Amino acid sequence: MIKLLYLHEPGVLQNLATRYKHNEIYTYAGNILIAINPFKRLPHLYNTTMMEHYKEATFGELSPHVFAVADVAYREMINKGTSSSILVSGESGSGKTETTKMLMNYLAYLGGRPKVEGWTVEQKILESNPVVEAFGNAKTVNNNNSSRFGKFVEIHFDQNWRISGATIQTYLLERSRVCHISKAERNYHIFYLLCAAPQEVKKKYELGSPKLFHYLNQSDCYELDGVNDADEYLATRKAMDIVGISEDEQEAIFRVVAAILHLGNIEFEKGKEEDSSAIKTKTRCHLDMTAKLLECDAKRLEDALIKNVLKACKEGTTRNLKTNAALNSRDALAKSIYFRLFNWIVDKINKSIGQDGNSKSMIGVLDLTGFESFDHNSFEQFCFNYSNEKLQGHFNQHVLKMNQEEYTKEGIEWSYVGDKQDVLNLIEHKHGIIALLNECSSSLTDTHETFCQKLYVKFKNNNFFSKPINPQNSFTLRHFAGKVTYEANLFLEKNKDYVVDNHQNLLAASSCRFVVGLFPSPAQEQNTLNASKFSSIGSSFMEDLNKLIEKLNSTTHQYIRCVKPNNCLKPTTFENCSIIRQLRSGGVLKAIEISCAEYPTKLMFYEFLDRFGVLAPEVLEGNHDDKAACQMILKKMGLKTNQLCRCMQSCRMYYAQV
Ligand code: AD9
Ligand code: MG
Repeated sequence: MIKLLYLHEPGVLQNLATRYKHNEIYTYAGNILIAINPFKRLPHLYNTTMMEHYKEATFGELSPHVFAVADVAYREMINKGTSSSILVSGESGSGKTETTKMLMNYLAYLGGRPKVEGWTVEQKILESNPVVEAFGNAKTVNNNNSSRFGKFVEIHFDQNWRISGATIQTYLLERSRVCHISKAERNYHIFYLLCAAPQEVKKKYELGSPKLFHYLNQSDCYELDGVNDADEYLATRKAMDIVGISEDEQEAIFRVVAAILHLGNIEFEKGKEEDSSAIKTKTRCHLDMTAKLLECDAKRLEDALIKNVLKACKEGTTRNLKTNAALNSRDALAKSIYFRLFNWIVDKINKSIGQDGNSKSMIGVLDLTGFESFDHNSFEQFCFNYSNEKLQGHFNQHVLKMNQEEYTKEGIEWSYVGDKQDVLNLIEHKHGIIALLNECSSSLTDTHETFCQKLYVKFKNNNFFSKPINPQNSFTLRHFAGKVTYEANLFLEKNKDYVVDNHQNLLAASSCRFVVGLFPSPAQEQNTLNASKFSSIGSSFMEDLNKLIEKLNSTTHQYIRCVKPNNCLKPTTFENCSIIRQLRSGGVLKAIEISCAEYPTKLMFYEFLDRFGVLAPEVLEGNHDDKAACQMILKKMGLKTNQLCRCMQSCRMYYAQV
């Protein structure tokens, strides 16, 4: 891209469109790889022959490719011992997860070991993908396989640069999906896979068509184009074997998944006492089945759903719940179980593919949930978009600002391109949106209305914040990727991280060791009456993201920008406006501009001497300062300073071309 004679938006777009037409989905823009989602399989791009080609090929020699990016990271690690991170970003459905898998495949190819008996660590690492995707991905309107959690996978290498293990860190699984799905969307894949399992499995768990289950039949969307859930079930079981989840553990996992489906079918009606509820007789079979699958007492389960333990009163005092509250209690239980189950699976995989203690360096691959803007956006979209904002901030910091600051420091002329990220500040400042949300979530008197009123008053003059006319109790943020209106009515509730005591006690008393293992801690302190001690999901997500950024800052980085060419998920459609918006908001155009004007290679003088001193040993032996020594080497090789490097400043030389 930076070789374009005239750099302007139409030129960039034209270049991408022409390449896309020829299935050239990758394009370099300076140090960034742009990847346009082909929306069709291109096996020839990713086969072993291709991997062989890219292995050790000089960067830029072959067509742009995600393998080339991974190859640079691997070679930097070997040459300099550095750890690096490959940051894959882009909006929902742009191809981040697929790209991440290609990167992992290629790193496994480079750092794999000869086949031994059983499964090698790299095979386990690769097979962890289908497992976490089965439990953490779902169909949304943007993407049939949308990741509903973020992940940072660290692949560790030993002193021989062979893979020694891996760690998967996940971020914020979307919990609400377990109980509520919107039109044209699905719940987590695993529920449909289990409903398509062989007959004997379904019989054991009393499962049938997904249409029979409330948690799956709210959207009238059951099947995915080109996906056979029965085959996927078998593939997931196989992947679970490979990553080291035992047969017994798998059995327990699927029992719990089935229990959640039955739990969702329990319905309530008005009870005999005032303001109480009771289980509808026709759904009692689901209560019994849930209890059986979770190996807990059915009466206790019933009580846990229709009653609430009052903390403030003496032990054991309970209050009846009205039907609506009982429904909420049921859904809260389903969400807690699923969330714990997902975390258990990730922990288990981490133990199984964990490092063998020989890690010398690592290459991390980041795949966060993409930017989302639906017709209705809630707390989950707020968090996902916040994390994208954070990643964009990191990108701006490194690709845009740092280069520019360095030029200023080195006295190189450069007109500064400022990039403010005030929306991040608005969200995470100590008096920002998350802080205000925490304040309201922990107060006994605040509601979503008061939360919104406080937001309106506090941020009325902020350029990134506005109050929309419709709907009520919502607010709009101007994100780097566009405006999003968030409906705040469930924000306070969704921000609270707690398991209802009643539920905790019920599951901790299960006869199934696996279920007890999911709920190990003693009864937690929080409940609705003791809300001041709540733990905030928003704050812990913010902490996780800050830790992630710290980690990224301790490595070198490479960026891959995934672009979604159209919203109909079709292979040939190239929607100019949407693409230019993605490139603009993602800072890609600005980065191209900078790359055109900048010096792509930078070396400290001593690094140059280390590398090229061999060309003039006599210079090294002489007593010259580093800069003079560099100049002498250039002179000896018959190169004028401006032939090789455009600039030799106080401590570095900047190459334009070599
Ligand atoms: V989200 O933020 O998790 O909703 P992603 O991860 O950005 O999103 P994903 O990688 O899941 O998107 O890609 C979406 C779909 O595009 C995939 O299911 C594939 O059908 C398709 N895709 C993406 N990249 C490629 C590719 N390199 N080759 C073929 C691709 N198909
Ligand atoms: Mg994804």
